[in-house]
Amino acid sequence: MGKFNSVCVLGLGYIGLPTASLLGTKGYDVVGVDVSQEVVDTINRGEIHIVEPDLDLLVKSAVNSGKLKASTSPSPADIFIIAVPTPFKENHKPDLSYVESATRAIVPHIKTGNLIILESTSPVGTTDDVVAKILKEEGFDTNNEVHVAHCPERVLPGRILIELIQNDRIVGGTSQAATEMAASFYEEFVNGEVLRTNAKTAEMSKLTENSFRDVNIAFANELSIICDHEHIDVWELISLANRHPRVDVLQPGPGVGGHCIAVDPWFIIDRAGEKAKLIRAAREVNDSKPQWVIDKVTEKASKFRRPVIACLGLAFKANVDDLRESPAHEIVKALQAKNIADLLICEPNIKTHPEFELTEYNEAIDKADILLVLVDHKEFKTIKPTVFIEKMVVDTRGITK
Ligand code: SAJ
Repeated sequence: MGKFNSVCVLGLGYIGLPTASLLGTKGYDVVGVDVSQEVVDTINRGEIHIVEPDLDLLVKSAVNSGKLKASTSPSPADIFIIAVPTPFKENHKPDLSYVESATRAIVPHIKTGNLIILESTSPVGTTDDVVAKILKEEGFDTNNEVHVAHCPERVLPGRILIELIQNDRIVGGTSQAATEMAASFYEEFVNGEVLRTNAKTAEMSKLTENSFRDVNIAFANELSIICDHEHIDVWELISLANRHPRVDVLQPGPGVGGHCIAVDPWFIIDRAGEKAKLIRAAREVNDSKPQWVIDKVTEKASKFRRPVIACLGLAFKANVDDLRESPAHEIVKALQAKNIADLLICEPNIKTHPEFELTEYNEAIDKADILLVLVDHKEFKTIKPTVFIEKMVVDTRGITK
């Protein structure tokens, strides 16, 4: 450890909790803050409330060593890390209320020399115009007295603990001193390179990464619709095209889910308006894909009096239990509302669902007339290929290819 000893992490979700527990095991005195008393109690027992490989062990070790404590209110620290959600409101307008309230919550605890880092994915300008602005209004000199920087999180759910250490980090301060101070902090525990820039560029960089992925998935999704019309196997097509040394098409699917890729491009569009034509088009292509799948299934179902459909998967992507913003979930809900079939719904990563009765996937496959593949979970990849020849299939993920 270097010159920083204590850290207060605001928000104990998918980013805040892994970060807080990692810092705890690296020897920092960490207070993790969350608005939910239940989350705080769970963590103080050394347990976790989210699913992520190896996070349970890390949290247990940080809590047992006394280096990580959770609380509903912040405490004084050398560094404050804000890792709260930045969702969007209606009309895809960014909702920065969590960033605002986290910033206001730390104001009474800030001392001269402190560093405040915003890790939440944020629209361009947030670090200056929300975080630093609030601190200035509260009488702090953000050029000399306290330091404010943005360091966007870039970890992939399912690989968070690996990527937290290995990924390169981008650090952009609202002043040169803030950039340098934040960069030297990350250099204490990150193995990847720590790249220095200004706050606006750091914000835009994170939005660019997720928009790049969104645009490329939209390209694959559009191809899948064109290929379906042409009776071309899109997965064979993509694997052939990708043999070109400078082509790397991503995979089509039922749509784009999760709370990052389907959200962050809107932060660019919100500020850029008409200038963001391609980024907006990509969002629209990806958001319209679930309806295309629903229409496909409806067309297949019309060939039966009342078919049984096995819906394979609800999560937003393979091998996670996260159903938020999941296109698979949206499709199953819409099919249920249409009431054109008996649905057998399968999701091997969860035990119960508040609205759906879940069926074990082998049983569902046995009983089904139509197999609807919505997520490429590892379990589904072990299904015998002959099963897919015997049944009518709508495979949105290409696992039967
Ligand atoms: N998807 C496809 N086809 C593909 C790849 C993904 O349809 O070829 C779909 C997935 O099924 C899923 C969605 O896209 O529904 C998003 O999944 P993902 O694995 O691409 O990304 P996330 O949302 O889990 O995590 C992303 C990552 N960003 C990038 O890869 C550029 C991660 O590094 C970020 O930290 C994270 O967003 C975030 O928090 O912003």
